[in-house]
Amino acid sequence: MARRYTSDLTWDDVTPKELYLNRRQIMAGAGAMLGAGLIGGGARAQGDLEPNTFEEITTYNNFYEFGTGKDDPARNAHMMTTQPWSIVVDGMVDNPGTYSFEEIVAGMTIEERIYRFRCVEAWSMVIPWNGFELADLLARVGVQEGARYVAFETLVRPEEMPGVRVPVLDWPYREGLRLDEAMHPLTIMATGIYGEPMPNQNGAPIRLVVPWKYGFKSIKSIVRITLTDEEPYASWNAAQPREYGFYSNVNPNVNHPRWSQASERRIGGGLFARRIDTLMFNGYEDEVASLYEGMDLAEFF
Ligand SMILES: Nc1nc2c(c(=O)[nH]1)N[C@H]1C(S)=C(S)[C@@H](COP(=O)(O)O)O[C@H]1N2
Ligand SMILES: [Mo]
Repeated sequence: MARRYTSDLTWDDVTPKELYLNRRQIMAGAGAMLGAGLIGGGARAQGDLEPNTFEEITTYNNFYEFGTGKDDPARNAHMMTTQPWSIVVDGMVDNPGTYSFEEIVAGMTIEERIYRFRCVEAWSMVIPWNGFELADLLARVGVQEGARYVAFETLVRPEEMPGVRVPVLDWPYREGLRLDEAMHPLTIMATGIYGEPMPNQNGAPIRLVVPWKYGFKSIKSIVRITLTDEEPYASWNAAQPREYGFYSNVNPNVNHPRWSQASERRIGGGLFARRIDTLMFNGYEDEVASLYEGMDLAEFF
């Protein structure tokens, strides 16, 4: 299958060279992940691209089902059973059903995507995901005419998820995309990082990654995908509509009511790390701006 997207980031943006070389050896047997379609495309100037290690990506997380602290997921997510795993695909599709994780992944081209990842809380990382384009899955299940949105739901299992016993959100965690956003080649279903299966704290076994939107849109540990003609319920939007819009495209010019979104703290930069400028659409403006032509980005935030 032809690659439709080439990352503007390279391994140099992800992690220190030593760790990269080290990991290359560790993963020598891990198959064709590394070097597949990904190398090439100069790094776009973006202040400092501070590196992110596997450890940073897996110990500084937001996954409220396991607690609201940044290190709660790393401590608690091991309790989540991810095998077997199945996803209900329903709504306006030709082939609705309950698909096992293995069925979903079979036939998909797993590729590597090194993306900027920008949390609405104004921290960011650069993460090497492995996954496939959501568009490929949607093509397989057959989107029916009239469908305009895709809704997603996360697992809720109180006995394995201490955080869902606390009503910080109206569980299950839910998110949604407009169909054209879901079909965009940058939008992936991620099944791993660094060529390894997705760690539980990052949303095992499968999660959404939408790199031009604030991190909370990238819903983890997905158990349901629904095609619909109505704007789906989205947990953060429902909890605080003034603070978290349905679109939530990264935009340095539209501040959160309680803080500026003009800059961000790149995790791993150390105690005295300088903040870097936040980029329009998180640096993916050329690829996605056309999706929002004619929309007032301050109104539809
Ligand atoms: N189910 C679920 N998905 C979620 C969250 C969550 O709490 N629960 N947090 C979101 C937020 S706020 C962010 S910033 C990212 C964090 O992803 P990471 O921990 O892999 O960096 O996941 C998003 N997806
Ligand atoms: Mo976030």
